[in-house]
Amino acid sequence: MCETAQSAKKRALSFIQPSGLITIGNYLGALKNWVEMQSEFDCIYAVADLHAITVYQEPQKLRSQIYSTYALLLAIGIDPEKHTVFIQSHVPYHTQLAWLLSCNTQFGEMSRMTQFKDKSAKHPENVNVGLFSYPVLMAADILLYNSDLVPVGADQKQHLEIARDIAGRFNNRYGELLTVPEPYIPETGASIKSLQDPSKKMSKSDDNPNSWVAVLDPRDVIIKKFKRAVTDSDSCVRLSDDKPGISNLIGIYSAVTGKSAGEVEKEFEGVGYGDFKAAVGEVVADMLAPVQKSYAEIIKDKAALEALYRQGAEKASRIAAKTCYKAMKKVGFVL
Ligand code: AQP
Repeated sequence: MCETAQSAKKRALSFIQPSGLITIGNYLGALKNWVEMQSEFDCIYAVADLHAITVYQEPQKLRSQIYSTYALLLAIGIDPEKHTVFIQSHVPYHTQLAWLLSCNTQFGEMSRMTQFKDKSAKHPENVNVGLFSYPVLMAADILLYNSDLVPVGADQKQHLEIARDIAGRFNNRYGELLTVPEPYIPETGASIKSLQDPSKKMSKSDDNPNSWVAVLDPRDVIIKKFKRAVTDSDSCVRLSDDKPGISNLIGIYSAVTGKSAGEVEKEFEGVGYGDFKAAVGEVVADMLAPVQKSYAEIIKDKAALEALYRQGAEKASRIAAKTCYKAMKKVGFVL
């Protein structure tokens, strides 16, 4: 790779949590864009294992999910040679910078984060300090790499704002160092809802496996899950606020085929829900088949996979170390 050509590009950063099996929500809403962004930006992508443990993860499951998420990134077409693709905990500067930033972040600011309120309501038995200070770690993730752009969905906007505030405050207090990141709203990117409760987003940590479709689910399971998807009593395939279940399926069909909602409605005029659901299952399974084939190849060669994530961590560390040491120096530490 030509260093100068690469460094002339803007840097984009995005992470994914290995907090379950990666779903078509993650894929259609974010990962497909990650693949496309590679041609325009210098990309930093990571498996956010440090973030995942803000909710208790069974250790053996977590290990396998970290591994499989990394392999899946390669299978969908992320290029670890041209970009930086790593596992977050392999780069200790994330937690190190997070501490410096924590001491420059107010308790009141963190208390206003809606995701903390949502997740602590969902897991009242485990309202831990990490869950509370999660946005500071996210700020460190972003600021370590002088990221210009961070692709964000609506649920992460507040956290990016905090990262911008923290960077600005640090620079004011200690002198210009951290790049204040801009949000990047990709042109495409669907918001996929749960197949069992379309008022909620599809989430990989949902306890009901029928609510999500994993990218690695076998074809028959995918079709079965779509057949079981919750719809409403009417039987017309039409986008409408009072038909959230069917609207979600239209959205998925659109995102996969590139057809507009109007085109989908026309294609399925007079077709019953059962056949429409089966058709959505088929196109999703077709879309995922090549990813699954590629994943099966990649996961077979454990040594090659390990070499790639180690190399990714080295590349990431080279950038992160510089920012972290500069920040430590600015704060007044003896190096
Ligand atoms: N349902 C969704 N529709 C569109 N985009 C989605 N994303 C997640 N769910 C949907 C996007 O996927 C990226 C990676 O997400 P993450 O793993 O970092 O965290 P998340 O948003 O919390 O994802 P989940 O699946 O809901 O995980 P859990 O259940 O652990 O909380 C992000 O860009 C996200 O917007």
